[in-house]
Amino acid sequence: MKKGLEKTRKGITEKVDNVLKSYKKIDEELFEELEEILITADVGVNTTLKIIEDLKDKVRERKIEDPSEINNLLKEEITELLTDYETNNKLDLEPAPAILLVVGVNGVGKTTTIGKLAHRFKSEGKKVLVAAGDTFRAAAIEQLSEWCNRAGVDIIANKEGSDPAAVIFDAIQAAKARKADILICDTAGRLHNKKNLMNELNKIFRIVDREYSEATREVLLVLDATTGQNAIMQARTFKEACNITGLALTKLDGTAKGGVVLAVQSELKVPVKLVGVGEGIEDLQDFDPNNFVDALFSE
Ligand SMILES: Nc1nc2c(ncn2[C@@H]2O[C@H](COP(=O)(O)OP(=O)(O)O)[C@@H](O)[C@H]2O)c(=O)[nH]1
Ligand SMILES: [Mg+2]
Repeated sequence: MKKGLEKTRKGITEKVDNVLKSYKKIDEELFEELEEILITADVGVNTTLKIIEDLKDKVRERKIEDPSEINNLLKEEITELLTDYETNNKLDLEPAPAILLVVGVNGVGKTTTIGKLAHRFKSEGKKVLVAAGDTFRAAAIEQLSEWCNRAGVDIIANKEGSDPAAVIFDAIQAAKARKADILICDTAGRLHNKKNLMNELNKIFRIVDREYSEATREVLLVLDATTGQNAIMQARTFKEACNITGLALTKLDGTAKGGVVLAVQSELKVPVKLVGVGEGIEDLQDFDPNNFVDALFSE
């Protein structure tokens, strides 16, 4: 986590340190500089304003005068923000059988995340099946097959251009027949035709309701952390169409703007469950708010 957050740490914590060092007393200007750092790191305007307000309250209540103490207050505030409501940041795939539907726009890292998850579940001794529900491009099916090969799990796929809901239907029958513990479903993410995409997803969800209602269901929205506030907009769109139960934030390794973790979770009230910190098969971590904050504020 620490390595994956390297850039964000430089983008937030180091800058905060520098600002705090340059002040002898706590004043409005200091808070303005902190505000700017957070907004630049994609924490989001609303979330940033909340953090700053709470910081000011704490400074007042505790009669804090030394700027260097603000660092700990900020850490405390971010921890509270990430744990302030009934969140469960763990993937919930028990009891078996479980179905994990992975949604999100093209390029965010759905297929990669599925590959990493398939590998993880398989290593845990689970029987995993993957469904190639992104039938829009042949390359997408091939890419997923490669990941499944690497992870050593079976894939259910059909031809390019075939009906995604039909692939999910077939995969559910196969999951039942083979007694799979977890069925992971890839989906297409062409957001340029939002209405079609949402119809396609609805159709998939109807199939799952009808054919696999007994399965524990998790709906994971994948967001690319490097796209900042755009990720929040995508999340709003997908929330309208399906019941998202968790977020996976990818490419955290490639951005100084990992503050988006705070923004998505606090503004959308959907827990971040996974973070992607690289392109390798092991580069996926469970999101733990306390670890995240520790990594962010580590020396
Ligand atoms: N650095 C980095 N790259 C990632 C991560 N997750 C995915 N990618 C890359 O993002 C690109 C798009 O990923 P892909 O899984 O094909 O996205 P999809 O269109 O949503 O299925 C690929 O080049 C991946 O290697 C991550 O956590 N870190
Ligand atoms: Mg894909």
